[in-house]
Amino acid sequence: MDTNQIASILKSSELFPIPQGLKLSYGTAGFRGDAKLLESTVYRVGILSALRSLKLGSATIGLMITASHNKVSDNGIKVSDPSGGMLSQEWEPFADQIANASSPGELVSLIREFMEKEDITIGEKSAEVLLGRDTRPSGESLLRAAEIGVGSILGSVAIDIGILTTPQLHWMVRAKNKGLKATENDYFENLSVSFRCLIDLIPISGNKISKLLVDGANGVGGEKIEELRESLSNLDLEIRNTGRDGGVLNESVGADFVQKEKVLPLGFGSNDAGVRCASLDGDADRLVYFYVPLDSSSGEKVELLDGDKILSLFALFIKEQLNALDDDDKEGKQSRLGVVQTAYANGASTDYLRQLELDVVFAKTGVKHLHEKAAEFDIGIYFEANGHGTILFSESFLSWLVAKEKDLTARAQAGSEEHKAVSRLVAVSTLINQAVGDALSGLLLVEVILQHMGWSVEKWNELYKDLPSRQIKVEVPDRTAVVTTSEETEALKPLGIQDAINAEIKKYTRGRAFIRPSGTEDVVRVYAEASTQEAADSLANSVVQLVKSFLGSS
Ligand code: G16
Repeated sequence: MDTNQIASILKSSELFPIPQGLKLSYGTAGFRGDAKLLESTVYRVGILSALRSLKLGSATIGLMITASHNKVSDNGIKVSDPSGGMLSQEWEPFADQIANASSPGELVSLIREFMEKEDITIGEKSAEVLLGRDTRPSGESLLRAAEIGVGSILGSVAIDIGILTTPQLHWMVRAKNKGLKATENDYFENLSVSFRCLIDLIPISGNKISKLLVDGANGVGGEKIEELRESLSNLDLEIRNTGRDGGVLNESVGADFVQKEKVLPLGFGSNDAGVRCASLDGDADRLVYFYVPLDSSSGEKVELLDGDKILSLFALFIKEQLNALDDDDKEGKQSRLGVVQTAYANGASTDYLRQLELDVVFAKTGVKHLHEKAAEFDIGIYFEANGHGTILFSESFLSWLVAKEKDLTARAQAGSEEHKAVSRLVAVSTLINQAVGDALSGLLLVEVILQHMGWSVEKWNELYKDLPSRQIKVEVPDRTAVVTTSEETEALKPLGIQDAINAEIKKYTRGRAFIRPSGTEDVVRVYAEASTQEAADSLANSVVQLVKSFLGSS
């Protein structure tokens, strides 16, 4: 690193002194915390992203300023690698080190050391970083900090692409690195073209689908889905909680709230009974569905269709298409469809997926972990119960599908069931975001599958009956005192807590419970399920008491 470069980092880092006592770690999806404390962190991640681009031959990297489902006063930063996936986990320790460097001098030495280790040189090529943000008021100044961070690596270019959803940014990064058209308009065009293609392939025409009510979490998703609606004539959408009517981001609205609390978001009531509803989270990378049953005596009762149910619907549809492929075709028959869940997956969903004879594997919480496992299949579907997920198609399987489609057309088989199934799979691969979970593309796929099946939301909900469950957040003095096994189903620390949890679980029919430290909020999460809601609540509450007695409460 030459003297000009050192001077550039020293000068710019003076603008962003690290707040006293700040100690951050990279977490489930990047750094998160009180927005007022994050300028130095975001500036430093700007530097990291420029270095990442240089390391990968000037490939475009993405930085998203968002704290997703967290409260509006929080903010954070997510990094997209050139593939559109999350930042390689190998770089997380470096992110931790520079985020916590106590002085400009320490920052420079950490960067110098890392560049030597990674063989990164500055000056030969230029780095490129796309910067996006959600609608949080703190987003603009944090984006400027990121811009200065990127610019402090000489010859690097930061491009501000404004307010957009996290999945839009990941999609654009992926498209740009593949040499494809990568603007926001291209994103919308891609969604509407593939959606229409799937609608045209619906077997029973005239299946008019009823209105869908969307809860935009008072965030960026509501705004963007309004833009998308303009190009979708086959969808009757009403959007609430767009953020324009004074509602607060994620406050008693949004996918995280609906999924965790299992109650209606603000702006929805018993008048909406029987109507299919969907909820997005703050940066529109999560999606859940819900409805108030028509026969419900109280307007409070909500039937939730979470990430597990979306996963099951997708798996069923994809399996149906794969089954329609020619029996003589070995490659087609051997294609592997697999699904990935986490410890939060409802036990009934896992039983259902296994009954479909699917390969079900488990990963640690965090899409970065699920994505990796899903990429091992020809078609890998991953979903967290909280509604974060997507469907990945391997490059080789996709090429095979495209060639197959051409071959069938050439053999005048264009209208055959097999041809339609192949075309549906190809259209799904372009509709559903291949980079990361995306509430907008997920919603379009759910809608088209329901039309394809001729199903109401109630019929979809009947695929299986969820085991009653409860999730609770516990504030403790130090959440890092909880250490779990790799799949997060058992706590290794504090010593003795798992035995105590096991003793509680034993008291309940179909009881299951676990604890883990959140990677996005300063809490320990408790999950419990059992054969009745009362039992699940009671098990969750006893585990909460155990957490408090082992860790203390704050
Ligand atoms: C992020 C991650 C998700 C994860 C969620 C909760 O979601 O992308 O994969 O499930 O945090 O993580 P934790 O339980 O560790 O707090 P989002 O939508 O907030 O970015």
